[in-house]
Amino acid sequence: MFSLQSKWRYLIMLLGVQLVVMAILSRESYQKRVSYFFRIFRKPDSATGNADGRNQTDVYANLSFLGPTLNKDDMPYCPKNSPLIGGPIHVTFPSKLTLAEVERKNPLVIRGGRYRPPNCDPRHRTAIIIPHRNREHHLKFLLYYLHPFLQRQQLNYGIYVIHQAGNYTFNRAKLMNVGFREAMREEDWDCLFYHDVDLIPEDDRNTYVCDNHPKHAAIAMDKFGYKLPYKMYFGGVSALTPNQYLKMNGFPNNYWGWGGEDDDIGIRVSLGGMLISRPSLKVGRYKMIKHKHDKGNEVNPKRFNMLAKTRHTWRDDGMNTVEYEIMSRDYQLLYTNITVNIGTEAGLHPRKRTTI
Ligand code: UD2
Ligand code: MN
Repeated sequence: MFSLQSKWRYLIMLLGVQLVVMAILSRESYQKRVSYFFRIFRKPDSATGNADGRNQTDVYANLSFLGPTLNKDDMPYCPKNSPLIGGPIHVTFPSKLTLAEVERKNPLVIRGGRYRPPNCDPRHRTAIIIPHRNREHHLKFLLYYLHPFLQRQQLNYGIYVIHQAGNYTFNRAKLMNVGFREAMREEDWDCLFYHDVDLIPEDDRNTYVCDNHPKHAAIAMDKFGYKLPYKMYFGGVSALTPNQYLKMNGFPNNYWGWGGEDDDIGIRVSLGGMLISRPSLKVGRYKMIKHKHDKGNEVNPKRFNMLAKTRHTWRDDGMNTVEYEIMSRDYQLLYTNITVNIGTEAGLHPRKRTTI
């Protein structure tokens, strides 16, 4: 009698459990549930996952476990492949993020936006050059993602924001020339990354180090459907050693307004006798923060005419002719800000000249 009653009880309990499991499974597809379950086991603290099935990591995951800071003399070289690299990164743009929060999350970054790994001797020294005006909102997100991204790669790095003073037409490429000279003045960087402020890297295997040839890193952007728009494309994010940069006489100074300068730079690479190196499509992925056309960066109508002449002009316009005036240099906690007067087509002080 007793054993029969308990048998019934077990049977009813079993049925109940089965009903609950079926209810859960029928809410979403079985497969999704199971893969979610396994993902939890693979990456306990960092897995988020997304619609296309890529396993995404929080860019700050594991960074607090860097270990003790070592004495400079006891430091081994950092390994060739950083153990902190995790692959795809989860990128969102939370509206409440503040610069103070970014500072709080990056305690090892020092004045001027500099960092070196605390427990190994870095193999690479990389400077990031960001041309900028009136995009503080984008800059905040870029800093939020870029600092931990570079720390995951165990680099010695510095971030420079090159801010164009005044309201005259924007000139992205000339700001890069300023960035090159001003960054090299401070340190013997072995690689410089020229980085749009609105592009967020989505995979930390896209290492911010230079190759044997100038590197175009932003090969797969969401805005182009994660494909290269055309073969010679060199926009967004690129990386050159100082030698490579000087071999092509840097970037052009005379592209005012939007467009053309990236193609000019691409042409210079080949005129300088070099090839374009690229990461794989899987790794060179970026999200561009959506934006409208900026005031003061109108489309440059001369760009096609100029591009047709690059092969005749590149030696006489570039790093060897760049003229500018530094207005200020501030060492912020998360970056070095260099505000610069780059003048206009008519030169550095066009007003003074005309009023004489
Ligand atoms: C594309 C290229 C970019 C460049 C540009 C043409 C991509 C992802 N990027 O960008 O590399 O070749 O076309 O010039 O395709 N900026 C400011 N303030 C301004 C204007 C520009 O800070 O008022 C900076 C900022 O870093 C920005 C960059 O210049 O990311 C490029 O300008 P854009 O974002 O307006 O141009 P976009 O997205 O068409
Ligand atoms: Mn943009």
